[in-house]
Amino acid sequence: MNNLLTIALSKGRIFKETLPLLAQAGIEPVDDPETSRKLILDTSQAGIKLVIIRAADVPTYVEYGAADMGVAGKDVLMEHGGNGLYEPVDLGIAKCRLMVAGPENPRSDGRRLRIATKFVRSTRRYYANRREQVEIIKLYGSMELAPLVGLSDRIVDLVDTGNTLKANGLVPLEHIADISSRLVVNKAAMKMKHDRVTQLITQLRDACGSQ
Ligand code: PRT
Ligand code: MG
Repeated sequence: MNNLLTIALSKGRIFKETLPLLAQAGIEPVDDPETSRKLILDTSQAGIKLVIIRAADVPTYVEYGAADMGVAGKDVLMEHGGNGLYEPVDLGIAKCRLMVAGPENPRSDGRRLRIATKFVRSTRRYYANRREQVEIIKLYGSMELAPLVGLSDRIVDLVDTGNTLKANGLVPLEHIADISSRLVVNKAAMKMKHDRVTQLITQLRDACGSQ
């Protein structure tokens, strides 16, 4: 429906940190996604709905126009590649760092390092730029476990406080990228719904600037 704007968000930290920004733009969800089982949430504005999906799926929904806009971590966008998307605002929320981590005393027998990660694309690019030959092992979560059980020498994961690494006897070793969440917009929606989309971009830019 062309007079409707849909915004894709993931539950958890992105939803929580986007909420105050949306509120400043006059958009408040009618249901709480943490307690409701609904995947499409009405908001205080009749023409705006929120769709609640997995964080890694946000760029895909927006790329295909199933959502007009969305909020996604830069980590997720770097893995997705950013096709079909504009990325007009760094919202400055859900900040963390993409890092290489591992045991404090790593083995050094000259063998090719094994790196466990769910960020395969970013990891491949990072080591390729350094001209280092590594073996990348794709995981879907709990990367911190991999070095503890001998699956990998190192991991590439997001780090915020560092507590998760510490609790598992790992240390941050190399910084790959600073991460924050971005507003992403479907390219066709930017044209077809130009006025409403640009108004919301401006409102969200103002909102995160004033946080
Ligand atoms: O959890 P789920 O499998 O549904 O998906 P997801 O992990 O992709 O989503 P979610 O909601 O956990 O994360 C959404 C986005 O938040 C990510 O894409 C990042 O851009 C951003 N973000 C910010 C983080 C963190 N901080 C973060 N600390 N995402 C994950 N973490 C994890 C990290 O992977 C590690 O396990 O928290 C742990 C480290 O935290 P510290 O504080 O112990 O260092
Ligand atoms: Mg998570």
